[in-house]
Amino acid sequence: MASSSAASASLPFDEIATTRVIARAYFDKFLAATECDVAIVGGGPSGLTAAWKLAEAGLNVALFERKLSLGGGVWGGGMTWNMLVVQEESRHVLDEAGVPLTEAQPGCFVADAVSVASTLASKACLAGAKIFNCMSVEDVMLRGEGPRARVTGLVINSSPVEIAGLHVDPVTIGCKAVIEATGHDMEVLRTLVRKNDVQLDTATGGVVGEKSMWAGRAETDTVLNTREVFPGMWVAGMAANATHGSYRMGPIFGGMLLSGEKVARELIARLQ
Ligand code: 48H
Ligand code: FE2
Repeated sequence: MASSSAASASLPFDEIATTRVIARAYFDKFLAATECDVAIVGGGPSGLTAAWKLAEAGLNVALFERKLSLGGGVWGGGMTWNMLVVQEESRHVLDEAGVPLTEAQPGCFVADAVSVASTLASKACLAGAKIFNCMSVEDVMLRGEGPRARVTGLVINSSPVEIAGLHVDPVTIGCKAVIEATGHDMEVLRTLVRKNDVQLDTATGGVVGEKSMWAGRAETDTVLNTREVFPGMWVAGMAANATHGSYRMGPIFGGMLLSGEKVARELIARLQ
């Protein structure tokens, strides 16, 4: 007869205690995010890298992600072949995170997309970023008018409310800076421009829009385009290129990582 050494899972608390423990812990985390240093919209590679680096520097960081899972466009690699590539200049971010890389050809490193998504999410969480998945950002909070206007927070709602199309009003959190890292659609920046008579710091004064595939240009531009485009509002990742009218790069993720790193570095210098 096989002997079993498994410990029995006796339960020293009940269902009601479970409810209370979860509610308290959640709202402790949420209340600590209601006046944060940096609020990040979008948990793709750029948003997660920024969250990791900002939290590691000791800033109070909240990240809001519409979906249940963090990682954005990373998981599927190129066309669901779940591998992605990065170049020499950005490999240090994945090296530091502990993601294994293989040099497939000179200067071209390949990584497992699942490993990248899960590791960046883990680095951001463990560094202390407050992550709120299943939350959609539907607007920004503004203060001041004309040249004094400034983004001072985010208007958020539960994603199931958004998906069900329920008329439930959102709540608001305050922050010193917002990072718009929502990817190709740059949803939050578009909302700012659509609802308010504001000028962005771009070539046209508005959202220029993404161009077609040109990976070399796109990768260089992603980092250059990562900056403050409106007082209190920074763009990172694919949203940076789409805002400024640059190109796309397909499943090359080095620019996304460097963009997250750059926005974190600049905000640390600004806020610390
Ligand atoms: C809460 C939101 C909201 C909202 C969106 O798309 P992402 O992965 O973004 P990046 O810029 O970090 O990375 C881009 C990369 O994945 C990519 O698409 C590349 C390299 N493309 C090249 C090409 O040629 O196609 O992540 C954005 C995240 C997603 O998880 C969204 O669910 C989330 O933002 N999001 N979260 N409130 N309003 N809008
Ligand atoms: Fe994409």
